[in-house]
Amino acid sequence: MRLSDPRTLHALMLYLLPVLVAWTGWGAAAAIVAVLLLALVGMVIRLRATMNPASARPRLHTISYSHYVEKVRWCLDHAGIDYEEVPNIGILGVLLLGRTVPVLELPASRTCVGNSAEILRLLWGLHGHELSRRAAFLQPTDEALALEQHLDRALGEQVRRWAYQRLFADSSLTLQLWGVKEPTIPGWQRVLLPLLQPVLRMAVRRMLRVTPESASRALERTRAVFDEMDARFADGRRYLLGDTLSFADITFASLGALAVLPTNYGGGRLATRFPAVESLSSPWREEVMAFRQRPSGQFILRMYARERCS
Ligand SMILES: N[C@@H](CCC(=O)N[C@@H](CS)C(=O)NCC(=O)O)C(=O)O
Repeated sequence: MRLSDPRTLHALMLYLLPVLVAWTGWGAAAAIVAVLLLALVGMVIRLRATMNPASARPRLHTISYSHYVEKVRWCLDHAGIDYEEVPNIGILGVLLLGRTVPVLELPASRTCVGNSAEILRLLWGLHGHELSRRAAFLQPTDEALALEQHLDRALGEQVRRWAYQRLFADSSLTLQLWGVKEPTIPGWQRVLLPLLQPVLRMAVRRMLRVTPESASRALERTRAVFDEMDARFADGRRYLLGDTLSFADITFASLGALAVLPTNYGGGRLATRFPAVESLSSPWREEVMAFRQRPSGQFILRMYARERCS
């Protein structure tokens, strides 16, 4: 959502039109003509964008700190696929456009795919053969698919609920992790963020059902998933499914990153890092330390240290 993007400008004009009509006192006929003209402009803009995409590179629409985004970003990086990241302020997309991230846009084939699991299937379909060895970890075996599905639901949603409850206790940290200092996020969004913060927090609390009670249940459920992963590592295996890296490992490391806060989240490309564990307030600090000390927490830190290239 860049102001220089004609689609954003068009959406803005749609929002402003009723204000203009009321302000200038246009009658119904003039208002109808204005609506029809704007609809026409919208059609031309969409048609031109479809016929002449600015670039053929895949575009990953993101919010910087989303753990589902990190899962896709990591897989793209690991497979060596060239792409452009299009970052936005957290939660704005769902409120204004009704869409969640990650979304992968393929301008060359005029395709957009959302939902991290579907994006990984698409990448395997497109690159599994062509990039053969580099993309081998994306192979959708039954075991890896089942584990990914379990982690997306049982870990992804719960760890996020608990992390938001802790994060919301510190409004400047919330602003930072929502991208107020990320230079790649459009400036107009970063200016609006502090003003919108109370509304965005309320929306997150409602949409994700974040309350002190639900957050402590979410922490328990997160611990239970880490218990399951600890049990897998008990036989000395290197990765969750044996001795070979799969997308299920990247799924666990990306989603579980909200519990262990590795320093190079985002492959080290994000301007704002997770806060140092020592600087967190209690009991958040102790909770993170406890996750880090488990075999599965150690695994996530190792994955970030060894496998998370940018
Ligand atoms: N199951 C989806 C979950 C996507 C999701 O919940 N994304 C969140 C970020 S973690 C989101 O889009 N939030 C609202 C926003 O971006 O505006 C996936 O795997 O991609």
